[in-house]
Amino acid sequence: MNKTSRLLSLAIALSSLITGCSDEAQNKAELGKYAAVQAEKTKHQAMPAEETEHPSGEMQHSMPMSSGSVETHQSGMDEIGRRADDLPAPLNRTQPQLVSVDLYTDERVAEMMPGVTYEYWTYNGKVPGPFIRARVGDQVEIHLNHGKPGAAGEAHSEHTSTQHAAAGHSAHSIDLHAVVGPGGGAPLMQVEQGEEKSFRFKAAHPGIYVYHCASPHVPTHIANGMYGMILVEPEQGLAKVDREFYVMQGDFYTGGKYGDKGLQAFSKEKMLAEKPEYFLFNGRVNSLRGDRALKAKVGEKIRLFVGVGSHVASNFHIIGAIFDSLYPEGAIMNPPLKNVQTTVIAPGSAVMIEFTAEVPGKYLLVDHSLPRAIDKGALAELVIEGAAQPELYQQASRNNVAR
Ligand SMILES: [Cu+2]
Repeated sequence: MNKTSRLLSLAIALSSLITGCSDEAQNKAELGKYAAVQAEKTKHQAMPAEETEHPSGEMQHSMPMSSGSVETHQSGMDEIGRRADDLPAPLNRTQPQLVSVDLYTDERVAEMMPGVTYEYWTYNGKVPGPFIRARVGDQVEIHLNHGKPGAAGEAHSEHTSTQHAAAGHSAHSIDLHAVVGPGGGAPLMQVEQGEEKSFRFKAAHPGIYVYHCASPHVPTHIANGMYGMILVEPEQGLAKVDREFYVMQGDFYTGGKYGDKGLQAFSKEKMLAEKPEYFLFNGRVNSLRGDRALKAKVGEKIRLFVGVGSHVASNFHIIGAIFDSLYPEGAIMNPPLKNVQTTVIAPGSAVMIEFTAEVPGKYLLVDHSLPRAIDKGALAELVIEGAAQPELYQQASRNNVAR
C-alpha cells in the first residue's frame, strides 16, 4: 500500500470517527481533499525526514520563532515529534526587548508508532509546540493563527468550519503559565477558524513554564498535544552549558490498546478514568531515540528542560545518571537540589536539570513508574560519547578487588 492510498484510507477511517456532524457525505469529501493535500505535501517532502531538520545550534538568537525558523521546515507529514535539540539558543542579552512569537494550530494525522496513527492537535505541527525563550522584562507578543497560514485551498485550514465544530475544536487558544493575568492570556486568545489573534504580556517572573490550549473541552485539546514550554531567563541569563534539550512527557488516550494498529480515535472515557494507553516523550513512541537521541560528549555540561504537558505527573529519571542540580517546579531562581535521582513533575509544570556527562554510553530517560517506560512508550535516549575513565565505571570480578 503506497503512502497516498494509505492516507486516503486513513482519511476515510477518520471520517467515520467524526460524530455529530450533520452532513457525513460532505465530511468524507472534505477529508478526501484533506488527505489529497497531505499526500501532495508528502510527495514534495519525500526526502529523508531527518535531513530536513535544522541541526542543533543553528537556532535563531534574539527573536525566537521569527519567520524562517525551524517551524518552516516540517520534516514530512509523518513526523509529529519535536527533536529534543529543537530550541532557541541562550539569549545572551543585557536589555529587555520585544519578543514576537508566531504560532499556528494544526490538526493532523501522524504516526504514534509504526502502524498506529492518531489525529494530533498541535502548535506549529509538532508535539510539543515551539520552545519560547524570553528574558525577564521582555514584552512577549504571541500571534496565534487558527490553521496553518497559507495552507492550499481554504483560507487557513484544510478542514471546514463544520468539521472544526464537529471535531470539538471550533476555537483554539493559549494559556501561558509565564503570564500574570486572567487565564494566562486565554480569554484574549480564543481564535476561531480563519482568525488570527494576538496579545502581549510582560515576562516579569523568571522560570521555566508550560503553555497549553485552553479552549473547550480544555482537557481534550491538551491530551491531543496542544502544549509547549516557555523559558523566562533571569537578567544575567542562565549559567553557560554545552548542551540544552527540550523534553515534554504527555499521556495519550487512544480507543485501541497500546500498539493496536490503524487510526486511533481519542477516548474521552479513558481520559476521564485517567487511564492513558501511551506515555510519550515529544509526541510519539521512540521520538527521542536512535538518530534522534539526545547527544553529548564526556565532560560537557548538559541542561534539560523537562515538562509535563497533559494530565498525569511524571516520575522523571535518567537510568545511570544523577541530576547534579535540579530546579523543581520551574523555580530556576532558587538554589537547586543537589544529587537527585528522580523528580516528580506535575501536570502543567516543568523542571530544569543540569549535570555533567562523565561516563560514555547510552542512558535511558524514563518515567520511573516503569510500566510506562517499558510497556507504554515513556523512553528516550541520551548518548554520551568520549573516552571512558575506568576508575569511574568498569566490570570487576572478585579476584581483582583488593581485600
Ligand atoms: Cu486547542
